[in-house]
Amino acid sequence: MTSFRSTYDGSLDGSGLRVALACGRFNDLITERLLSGALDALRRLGVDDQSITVAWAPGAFELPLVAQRFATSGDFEAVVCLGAVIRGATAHFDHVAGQCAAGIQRVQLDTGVPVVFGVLTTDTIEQALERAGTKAGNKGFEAAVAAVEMADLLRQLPKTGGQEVER
Ligand code: INI
Repeated sequence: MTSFRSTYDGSLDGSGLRVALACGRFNDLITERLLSGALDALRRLGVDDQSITVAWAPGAFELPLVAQRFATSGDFEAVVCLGAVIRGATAHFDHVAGQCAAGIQRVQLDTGVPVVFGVLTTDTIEQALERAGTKAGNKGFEAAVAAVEMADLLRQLPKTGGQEVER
């Protein structure tokens, strides 16, 4: 059997974790369901209710800014962004969805705090509903599971600025 130098694998044990959720109010029929799914996952994985913080922003476009504030506060091991961007007749969708995704990625790379993309980008409201707790699962639940896994993986991984080991 191959013996690697190190293998890292985040656990799904959320006990002791502090998690923030940034939610978009736009399409809240969907995002309320994503939040329910996320809270369900966090509780099942052992995250204490007292360690969960929720903020509502106007829409998905604002989520990166909220995530940035959470991530830089030092108060959370992971941030989950929940939103629903549904395609309309104009290019607005592309701007909102694209900037939301790019902003969330930027925040996690800039801060080193996992920021999970639990934002639906769909053509129709039916597709969004399917992914918010009906026939295609719940993206909020999945995002919360990813947050717990990433928080533990980051806890294990070598710290930034560590010494390069001689080979
Ligand atoms: N925000 C969403 O979260 N989903 C959408 O589908 C959406 N559409 O289609 O317009 C949306 N727009 C609002 C946007 O996120 C900002 O809140 C707004 O532009 C103010 O900055």
